[in-house]
Amino acid sequence: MRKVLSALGISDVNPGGFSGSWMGGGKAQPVLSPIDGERLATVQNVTPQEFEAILAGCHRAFASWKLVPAPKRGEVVKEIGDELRRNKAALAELVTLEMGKTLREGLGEVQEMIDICDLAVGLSRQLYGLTMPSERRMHRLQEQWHPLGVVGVITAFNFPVAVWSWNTAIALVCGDTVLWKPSSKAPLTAIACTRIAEKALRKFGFDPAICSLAIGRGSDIGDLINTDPRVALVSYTGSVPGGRHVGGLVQARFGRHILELGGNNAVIVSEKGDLDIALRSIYFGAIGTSGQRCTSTRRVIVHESIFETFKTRLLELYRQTPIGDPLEDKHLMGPLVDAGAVDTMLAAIETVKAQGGRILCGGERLPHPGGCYVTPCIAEVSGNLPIVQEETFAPVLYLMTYKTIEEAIALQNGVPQGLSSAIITNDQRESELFLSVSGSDCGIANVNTGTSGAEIGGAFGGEKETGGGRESGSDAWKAYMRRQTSALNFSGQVELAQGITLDI
Ligand code: UN1
Repeated sequence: MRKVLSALGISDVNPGGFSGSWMGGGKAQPVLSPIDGERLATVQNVTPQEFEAILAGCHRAFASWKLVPAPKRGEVVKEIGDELRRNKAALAELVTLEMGKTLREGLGEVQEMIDICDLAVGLSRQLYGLTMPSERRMHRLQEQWHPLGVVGVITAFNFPVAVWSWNTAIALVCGDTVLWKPSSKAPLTAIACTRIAEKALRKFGFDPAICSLAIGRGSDIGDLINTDPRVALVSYTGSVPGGRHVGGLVQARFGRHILELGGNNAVIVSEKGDLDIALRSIYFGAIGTSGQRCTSTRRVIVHESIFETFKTRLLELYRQTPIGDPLEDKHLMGPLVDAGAVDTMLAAIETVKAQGGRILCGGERLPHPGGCYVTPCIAEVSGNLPIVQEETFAPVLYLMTYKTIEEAIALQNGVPQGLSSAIITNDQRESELFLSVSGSDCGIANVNTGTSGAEIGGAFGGEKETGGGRESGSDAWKAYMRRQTSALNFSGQVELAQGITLDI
């Protein structure tokens, strides 16, 4: 463990702020592993005065970074990607130690970082604007994209490094600088990533404040980001109440935001689908990251004719789930992030029972000194229980039945959140309906693959209470730039648009 920490530049006590130099004069915070409660290291939060210096540094760095040609900015991102390749195993292990996902998922998370760097490098030569036909003679109408400013990136514990990279790799090629406030539950991985970015920026002679860091509580450091007009865009990943708070503050100053909030993701299992595909996709979707992905599968809507078979087979898989130290390859599920998460899960299960749901398995605390282990839970419910409308950030899976595909889609859409969804079917009419305007209302709608594990090439995000933001691939980069529309007149005369005449 010590070897991994030192390979990534983590000391016993670490300053939690960076803007060209490291600082951290605030409260010291021990970082405990959810695997066994052991202290990994200590982080010193930044004070409000230090935050001011960090933001000022990041803002100052924008003035020169925005002038660097985008393909040159891409070279820095390429270097960050190469550093991540070199440090993949160590960083994945630190992710596992700090927040408890299995090492194979930790490796997948770092792979997502590498992939987004590759995508961003290509993008650095493709930040295309458009030209449109002007309605006036000898005029040109065009759009171009300029760097936006400081991007505040506020991340959650569950993807402690990948979410930073989706935002940062894109923001950097767009010419923005980044100020990162990670989750207080995962500060060490944030320090490790910031050191990687620092190294890459220094190698090319750029101001390392381009990738700044401020570790502290959301209620103080987070809100300083949300309320400061120097932060042009806030990209926030977290809960719905958190997003409501952040969105309100940012909107009040007419800043921009990208919100990636809760999911309540369902899989529809049709009687015309492949049951093995359904079982594998749902099992990974529900227990992966111990049910702590925003894309985790939380609801399964099964055709009544196959419900009993499906339930029996899923229960078999659940009962055999190897749970334990996530660093050991044999375990498919590690701990929850902390004791509070275990309490929340158990309280939700009590609510399920009180509301008439039936617990089919799981929901037990596993005795383990210092660790936060539970067995994953399946509950059989009717679709409209109030607790089913909520996102419980834990491995609790609700099973329900349907008769018609229209009813299944209505159940799938009948929650306030709209992140991810899937259908398992070999019937083309069903899958097309699911993807049509009358189908899933989510930002992600998959066919014959589960709700989690979205690839970085697509735009990632969701509708309704999920917040509407999009990150990662496709044209999500446009949110990180400012658009400028220009009319250029080369006619030598004045011609007004909309046919208006001017008699002077
Ligand atoms: C999240 O849980 O915040 O689609 C993001 C997935 C991952 C990202 C999850 N690529 O499951």
